[in-house]
Amino acid sequence: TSITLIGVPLEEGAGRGGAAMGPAALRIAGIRQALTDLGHSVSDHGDLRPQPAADLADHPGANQLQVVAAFTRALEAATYDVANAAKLPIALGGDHALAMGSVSGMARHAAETGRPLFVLWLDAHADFNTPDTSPSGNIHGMPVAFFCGQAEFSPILPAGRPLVDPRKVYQVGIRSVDPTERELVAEHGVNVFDMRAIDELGVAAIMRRIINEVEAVNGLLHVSLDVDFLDPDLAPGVGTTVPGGATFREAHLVMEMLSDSGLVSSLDIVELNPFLDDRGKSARVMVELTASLFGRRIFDRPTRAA
Ligand code: DIR
Ligand code: MN
Ligand code: MN
Ligand code: MN
Repeated sequence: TSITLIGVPLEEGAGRGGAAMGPAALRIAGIRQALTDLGHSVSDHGDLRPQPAADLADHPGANQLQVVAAFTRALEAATYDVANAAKLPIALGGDHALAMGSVSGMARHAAETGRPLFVLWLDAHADFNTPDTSPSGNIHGMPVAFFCGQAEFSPILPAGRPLVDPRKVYQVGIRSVDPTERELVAEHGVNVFDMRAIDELGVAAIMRRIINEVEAVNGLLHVSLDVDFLDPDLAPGVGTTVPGGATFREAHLVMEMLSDSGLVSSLDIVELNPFLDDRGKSARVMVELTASLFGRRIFDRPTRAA
């Protein structure tokens, strides 16, 4: 696979600083070499450095809108261009607001190719707030609502842009949802596999179901991996830790099953905050998981019967 890394040093979507150092930490942890060692051809686009979107007014419910909007526009365009060039974009975050750009870029690409876009959201949080429902005003809690068309902050992207159908969004690992956000998620038919579902069903059954649904309609699958999907013991380098997260083994199994499926079209690695990390531990785990997603395995598995 031809892969393009896109550095997205965005932290203004989060409530605390540090995530802008995420791309540097992921590079130091060896993300490019890990992918190259698996036989992929990897190029690095460098970091996006957009000027704040001065055409947009401040919004009372959406902190730092001009900065987040500028990154959204820049990453939407970069992701679309990379995917159109038949390469697989990996956004190195940066906070989760960047998914407004990466997913929108993939939605534009998918609309042109005529394939439906699915999103796998691996996160402790649903990120379905809007400026009206968010208790914090932090835009990293809003990207899913944005690319599903439910949170139109202001004219960030052109009107009529391709949106994602919330019923094609799968959220796995969820364990912290705000009260009004909960209603929105249910109302829009987002597929939620919360921590209880993981405990009751196991990640393998959940992933099998998701993969089958994407495969059945020849969909593209965008994976958005928030560091806080993982248990904080495993990955402390994130601003919004929530206890009871995915284990090392669960997370690797998710990645290995995705790798076997061959369906993944694009990836975000988000919310890594090196300022809060423990000697690069979380950065290294994220690189390990990325390697599993792109083919690292213990032994080959026999091909699954159809
Ligand atoms: C919270 C936190 N739901 C908010 N969200 C986070 O501010 O909207 N998402 N941390 O990753
Ligand atoms: Mn998130
Ligand atoms: Mn989160
Ligand atoms: Mn978030």
